[in-house]
Amino acid sequence: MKASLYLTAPGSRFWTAASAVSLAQAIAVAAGCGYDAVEVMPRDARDPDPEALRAMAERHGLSVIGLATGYVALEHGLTFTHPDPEVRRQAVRAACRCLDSALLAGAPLISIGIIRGKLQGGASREEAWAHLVDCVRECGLYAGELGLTLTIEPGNRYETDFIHTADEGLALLRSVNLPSVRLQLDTFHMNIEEASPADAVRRAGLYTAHVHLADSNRRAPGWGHLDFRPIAGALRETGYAGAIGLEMLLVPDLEAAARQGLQFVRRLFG
Ligand code: LER
Ligand code: MN
Repeated sequence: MKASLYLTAPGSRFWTAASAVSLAQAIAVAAGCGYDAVEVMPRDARDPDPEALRAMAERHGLSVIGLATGYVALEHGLTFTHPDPEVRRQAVRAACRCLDSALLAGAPLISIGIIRGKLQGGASREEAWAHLVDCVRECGLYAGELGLTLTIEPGNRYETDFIHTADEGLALLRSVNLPSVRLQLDTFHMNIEEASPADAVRRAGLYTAHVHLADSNRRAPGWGHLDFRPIAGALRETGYAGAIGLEMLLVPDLEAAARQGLQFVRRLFG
């Protein structure tokens, strides 16, 4: 089971995985702990430079497993469900630039989380959903051209107004109907939104292309109250063969959290 550590570019507005050290230092720590890969929330499509990021990872024998598109919303205020069509067009263009960067970084996927946005400007939920489907389809077609995957991550209700559960994510996948668009399941969000995270994993089946682990308090697995065994069992039952991404608060410090997360994953998945 490949394990990746989720890192944010220094200065990123993303609240999880923030750390005071440079990406180069964080990648060296991840390699020292025994991770196989890193996943990065950039500050922009070229910050960090994707080829430099790939070189930093490869220097330590790691790969870049994915880039996150959350910065498009966090740094630029662009979302897929914005009522202004020009904002949506810019959000799609920014996500496609992220796909270009993923290709240069050697990453097979980019994740779609908070770029989905929140219901605003008096738009109806139906209108917003239609915009979301259109934007994801456009990015999914481009991802397919590049041979990459767009993962849709159901997120908790406090971060986005769209797609809180695996079932809602599967509904979007059915609407978009592209093999380049798949699901990404995150235990922190599932613990908030799913009646049974393990059942959600089973229903998602092989539509799941990536997984994020964090405990109930978004700390390293084992430092909250989540029971990961049913989730791990369901992933094995469905034949999940992707990476296990540790996306967590890097507290009390990056190395302590990284070590705890990886040891936990190795015990859980072998
Ligand atoms: C990112 O993977 C995530 O889990 C969200 O909190 C932000 O999109
Ligand atoms: Mn996540």
